[in-house]
Amino acid sequence: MILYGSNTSPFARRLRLWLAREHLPFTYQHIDIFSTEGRAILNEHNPAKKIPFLVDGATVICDSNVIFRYVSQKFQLSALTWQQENVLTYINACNDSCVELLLCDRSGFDTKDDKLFFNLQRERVSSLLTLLDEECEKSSFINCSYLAISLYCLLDWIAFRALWTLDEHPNLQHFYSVFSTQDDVAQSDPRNH
Ligand SMILES: N[C@@H](CCC(=O)N[C@@H](CS)C(=O)NCC(=O)O)C(=O)O
Repeated sequence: MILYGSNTSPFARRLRLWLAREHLPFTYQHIDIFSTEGRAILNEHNPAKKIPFLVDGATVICDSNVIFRYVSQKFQLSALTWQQENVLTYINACNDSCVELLLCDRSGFDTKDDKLFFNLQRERVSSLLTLLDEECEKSSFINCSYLAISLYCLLDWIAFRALWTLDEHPNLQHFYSVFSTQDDVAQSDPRNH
């Protein structure tokens, strides 16, 4: 299995960490999706033009959520519960909105402007971080490695891109600082690339 992603993508990073922790056979391939070569690889494999995607022989699986389900099924790992699926959806939605804000910023927009699109993204990020903070307090993440990894990758990416602070979220801060000390995390740190 070859996982295609970029070294800064939080969606690719969660899979890199999880696949390695599960000791599953995969190689990781970084592509720069904004370069000509990277775009050609992207166009060849994923019509949705996003990373990550997984190539397993003749099978191509797009989207981190689907890759997680595909690999879980292939190696007979346990599926997420419906409640865990919901928490994953909250992490994804928060991450998606942060990516949108970054892309808008890079496109020259002032994302602090009082505009519907920016307001919706900021509202979503703010309320989801509050909710995820509560989930941390309830320790929802302890029993699910993939959720914990996904949350960490989101929080670290937010910090890396200086998009938000965790000042109002003490449980997320605690989770983040404890997770950061784990040995394998430094290898995939987007700041090193
Ligand atoms: N739902 C997708 C989201 C993936 C995603 O947003 N990837 C970003 C990089 S972090 C991307 O490829 N963006 C390219 C674009 O928006 O054109 C997943 O879970 O894999």
